[in-house]
Amino acid sequence: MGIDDRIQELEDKLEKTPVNKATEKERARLKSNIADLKEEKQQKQKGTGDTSGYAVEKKGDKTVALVGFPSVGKSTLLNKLTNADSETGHYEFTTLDVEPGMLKHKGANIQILDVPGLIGGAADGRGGGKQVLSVVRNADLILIMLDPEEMREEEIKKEVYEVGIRMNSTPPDVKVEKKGKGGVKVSSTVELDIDHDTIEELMYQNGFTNANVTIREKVDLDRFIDGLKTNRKYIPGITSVNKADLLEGDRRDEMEEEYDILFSADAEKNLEELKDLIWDRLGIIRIYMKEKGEEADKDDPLIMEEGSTVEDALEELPGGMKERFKKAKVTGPSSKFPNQKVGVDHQLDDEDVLELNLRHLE
Ligand SMILES: Nc1nc2c(ncn2[C@@H]2O[C@H](COP(=O)(O)OP(=O)(O)OP(=O)(O)O)[C@@H](O)[C@H]2O)c(=O)[nH]1
Ligand SMILES: [Mg+2]
Repeated sequence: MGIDDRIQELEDKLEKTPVNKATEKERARLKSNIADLKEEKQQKQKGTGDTSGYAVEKKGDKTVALVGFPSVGKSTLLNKLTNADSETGHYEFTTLDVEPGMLKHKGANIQILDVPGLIGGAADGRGGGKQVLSVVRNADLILIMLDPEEMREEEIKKEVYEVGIRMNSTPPDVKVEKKGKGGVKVSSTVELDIDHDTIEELMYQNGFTNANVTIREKVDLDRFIDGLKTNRKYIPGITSVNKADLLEGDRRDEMEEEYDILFSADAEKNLEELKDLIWDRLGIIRIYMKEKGEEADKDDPLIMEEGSTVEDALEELPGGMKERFKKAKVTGPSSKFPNQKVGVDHQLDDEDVLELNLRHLE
């Protein structure tokens, strides 16, 4: 029996198993086996050579992957947002390769990847989908695009989930510490719905025969298994609806309520709002560098992660700044007053002006 059949068999079994306390261990076992088989399959596909992992070079400050079924308008959007010239068409699968483009927005260079239309079972490696999804796994943000005439929302989200991407969720608070002996010890700081027995069983199944596991979150079976796996990706995502020009009345209102954003790539409606939303969800900040006695450079900010400190900025900047650092002055949202003197631990905010006082090298 091939891997696909084995997965199918277990999934059928899982579906037939009622959800209650008495079946918890059995369900845990099935879920864990399914996860293992899927992993095994991905590994095998990687080895065959026809699914070369990453198809395009990552460039710019951050990378956004456009994900959607054929003809939702990905190429049209890429062309409107960036310098790219990707072929568009009213037939499906116009785009066969991953097409990159660069969006410059609020000082950041945001690489946008138009990935070929997914088809059912892309996560299983059909239609080049596997390669597409490995590009998606490496993105900093996923922009899911839906077509109002054929939403297929659950389907596309399932594809993304199947390759180990957990959109808009944080890693589960599950810590595993391997030991030389002593079996499995479970401790939790919250009251769990899953039995300790089941947790122990899952630990053994995942190869942790001697280990302490600490759980600080009310996890369910799926999330606990995620916590034991190392290949899960936790990536922010936007769920959008393109072709909003086709929508009106109540349906439009409902969709506006339900989805992150509605826009029209072709009619260029709401694209500025989309750029702002992409920016916000990337969680980046702009730092304007300033030389003593000069104006701050607002055209080419240093792009950093939210929560970054002066020390992080020193590391980001070229030229061994850290060794030469004497002090810094900050003016902006993070400073109490203009030109506040701060140390390396100072946390920066979006649009801070940062002036560094550096030691001269001999
Ligand atoms: N009405 C309407 N049509 C649009 C809009 N954006 C794109 N389209 C049309 O949708 C069709 C498909 O657009 P593409 O950009 O080629 O779609 P794609 O997602 O790149 O498709 P594949 O490359 O096949 O995966 C084209 O005929 C576009 O003109 C829009 O905002 N409104
Ligand atoms: Mg296309």
